[in-house]
Amino acid sequence: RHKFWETQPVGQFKDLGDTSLPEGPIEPPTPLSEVKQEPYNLPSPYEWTTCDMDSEEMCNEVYVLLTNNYVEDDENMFRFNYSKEFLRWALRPPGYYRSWHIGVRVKTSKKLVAFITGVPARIRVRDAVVIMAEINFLCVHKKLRSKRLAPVMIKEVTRRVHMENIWQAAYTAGVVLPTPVSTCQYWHRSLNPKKLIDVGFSRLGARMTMSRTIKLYKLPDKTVTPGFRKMELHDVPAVTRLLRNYLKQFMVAPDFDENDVEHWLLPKEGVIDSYLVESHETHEITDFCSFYTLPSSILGNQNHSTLKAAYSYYNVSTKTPLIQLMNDALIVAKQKDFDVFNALDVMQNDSFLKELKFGPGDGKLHYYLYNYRTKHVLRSSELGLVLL
Ligand code: NHW
Ligand code: EN5
Repeated sequence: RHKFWETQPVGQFKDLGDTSLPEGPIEPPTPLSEVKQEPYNLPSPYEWTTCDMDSEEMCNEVYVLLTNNYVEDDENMFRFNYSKEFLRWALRPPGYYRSWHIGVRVKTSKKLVAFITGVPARIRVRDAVVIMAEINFLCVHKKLRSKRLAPVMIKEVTRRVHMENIWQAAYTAGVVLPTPVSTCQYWHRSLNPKKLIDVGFSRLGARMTMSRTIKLYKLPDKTVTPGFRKMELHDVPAVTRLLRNYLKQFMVAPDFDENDVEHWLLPKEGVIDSYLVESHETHEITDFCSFYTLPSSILGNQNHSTLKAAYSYYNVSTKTPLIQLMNDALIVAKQKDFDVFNALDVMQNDSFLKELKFGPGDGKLHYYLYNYRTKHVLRSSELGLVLL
């Protein structure tokens, strides 16, 4: 069934439910001197390249590859269109390794035809903080699919992660692989229902007219929570405390320090938006919400080429009810001209999705750990981790 994944240190389907297996690393680290020093062999037309995301030219090549060949929905109507600024942000967090931004080129033409990345992260699994690689942006050009290039790329990124003495990884995918630590549902909240229906992202409900639908999804013009404002640099220490305290309750969550919060959560135009609630009396930061910008290309529509989507990222409520906080997030997303607000049913998101008129999508997202076994499959509400 899974000729490649069967050979890897990941939970195997046959072991699901075997409670005698311990939680933790599946294989011990090997001495660094035993890590293979040379890159894996690619089929002879291709060569490895390290992609320097500081270089405008390389960043553009990556952007073009992903724009034309990255993830699509099951009916091939939409394709993720990560912006260059987003890719730079996603791939250069604190402590990143340039060697983990791996491309494959055609030797003769130097055309970039495949890509895979890792970034370092501290991820807590139950009580253990584990240094991991977060693997993302695995992409093989459409014309080179099913040639078993992906396993070679995965082995090569694994080797380069091992070279940094890191032995675990976290990743998500829309496909089922051996074996998910958890499975989440995507939910969607229409902000611009007319456009969503016009492009086939959503459908007019039974016994619904366009004007009733538009009315159903109307939002106030301005946010309602007093003290709701954009996050600023001086908020980093308070937001870090708030978020660290909140993420404690989840079985799998990032272990963010102030540097991480500054990188991952400080607003960056067109990439990441973060808002918080500051108490008027105490100036305490009591609540926080954030979303990232990930448009999708609309494939083959006469009238529209891009769907502007916001994705729920990390949210924390201690004083403001989460429903009200997220309604304010929807209001700012609408002000910023997003067409849809997407969220997974992770953390406490279940408590606002239905009330705020999100509907379940046709996509699922599976979470995976490499070389780390968990005793059980987790409920999505036990996940405190969002990957981009
Ligand atoms: S998920 C998004 C992945 N990208 C896309 O879906 C873009 C569109 N598709 C493609 O570009 C986010 C190709 O279809 C890809 C596969 C490249 C996906 N993850 O080359 P072959 C991520 O980036 C297995 C893992 O012939 P292909 C996360 C498949 O099961 N494995 O296929 C990435 C089969 O193995 P099997 C995947 O269609 C996490 C083998 O690849 C996969 O031409 C990576 C077939 O290869 C996926 N999404 O190319 C793992 N899709 O055993 C990181 C397919 O079943 C692990 N496969 O025979 C950790 C590494 C670091 C460890 C550090 C200690
Ligand atoms: C790694 N970081 O399938 C990510 N998206 O539901 C890689 N569906 O947008 C893994 N098919 O349901 C990504 N509209 C896995 C996801 C790949 C992309 C994907 C799904 C998620 C999606 C939309 C469009 C479907 C188009 C036809 C969808 C329904 C929305 C509707 C709005 C009104 C209320 C009910 C729901």
